[in-house]
Amino acid sequence: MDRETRAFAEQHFRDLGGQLYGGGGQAPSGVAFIKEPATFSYADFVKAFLLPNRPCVFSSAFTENWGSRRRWVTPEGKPDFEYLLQKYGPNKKGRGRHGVLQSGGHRERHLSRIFVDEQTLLEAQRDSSAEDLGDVFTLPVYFSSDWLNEFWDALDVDDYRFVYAGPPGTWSPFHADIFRSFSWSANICGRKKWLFFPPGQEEALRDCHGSLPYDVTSPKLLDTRLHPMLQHSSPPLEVTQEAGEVVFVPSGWHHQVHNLDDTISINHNWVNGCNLANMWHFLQQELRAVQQEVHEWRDSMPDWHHHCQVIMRSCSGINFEEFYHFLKVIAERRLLVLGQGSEAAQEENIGLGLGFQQAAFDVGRLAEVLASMVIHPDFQRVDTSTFSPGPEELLCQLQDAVAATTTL
Ligand SMILES: O=C(O)CCC(=O)C(=O)O
Ligand SMILES: [Fe+2]
Repeated sequence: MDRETRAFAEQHFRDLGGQLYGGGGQAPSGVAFIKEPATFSYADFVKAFLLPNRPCVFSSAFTENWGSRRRWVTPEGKPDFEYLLQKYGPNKKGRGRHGVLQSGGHRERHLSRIFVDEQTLLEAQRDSSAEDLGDVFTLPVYFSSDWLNEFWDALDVDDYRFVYAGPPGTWSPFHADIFRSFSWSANICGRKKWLFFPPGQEEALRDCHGSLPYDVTSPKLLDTRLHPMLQHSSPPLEVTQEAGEVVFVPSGWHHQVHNLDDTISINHNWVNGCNLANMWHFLQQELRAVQQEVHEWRDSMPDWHHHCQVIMRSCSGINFEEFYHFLKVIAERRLLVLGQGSEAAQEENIGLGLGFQQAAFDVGRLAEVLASMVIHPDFQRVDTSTFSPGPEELLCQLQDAVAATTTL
């Protein structure tokens, strides 16, 4: 990130004045298509899509050199089952703890069989077989501020990187992504049809019980007794993603995705300074939902608040303590970058991610979210006595770093 883009991004969040990012504004009338890698910079992406939280599609030129596009696909553009089975099939070295074929409970099933009737989660992990997977894909720079995978990589436990595979007719039901993360999705072969709803528009699709639909294309949705708010809904933004193209899914946008061919895609979920506050907002909503669900035991259970955190963790995959840990790991890494000296020295240093200005921006976003966290009554109930550094101390460190980098 360059200095000018950082100033632009910081101004964007100042203008929001604490309002949640990504929700407001006029819904776009279409989804932009980016043709030329050579003329589209990281700064262009930040300004035109990441900050406004708008979807876009990158042309197949952006994935032209990916190994997966050469090796996973036949000359006819179909999945090369023979290659995939030999490389990632059952009993292959490299399946490791992640497994390679996974579809609900059908772990050991044959790829070509699974391909007949259902979408498969095919996990091709970098670490499990590095020599084979090293050039499966190259992370596009636009998606490289990815705290979720940076955090999981630091812990070496899991990650939010996926490979989806399915024949025509398979689809992913209507949803917004986990923790209000962004996602990116690259078609290695085949095509997908995406239906996108800007944040908030899903409300008009709720049924009379308040539930969101599973399938927005279902004729049941037209029944206005079942869906009383339907007249307020707008049609989705529709995108057909061709082979090799990459879709950027903004934070909090609901979507439904249909495979039009035999399709294999590589997908990442990611969170960074732009949607961190949305993740924090989402976690607060999740906790409130748990508290409502179990409120009748509030007065009879002495550790009710602790139990709410435990339930939240099992339902949402994360609780307040773990979210703090996530912030802490990223914060310490950014403080290290900022502490490593002048901007000029940084620029010469490769391997520092998006550099000094990005770290300065990140620290600002972290400080804002942590400041909101430390005054949250439910976070104040969490036992933080063993956290090192504690939340208040980390907040001071971040605020000092913000002050020190404001003019740089
Ligand atoms: O490709 C799919 O079926 C689902 C992809 C998706 O939901 C995403 O990338 O966020
Ligand atoms: Fe998704």
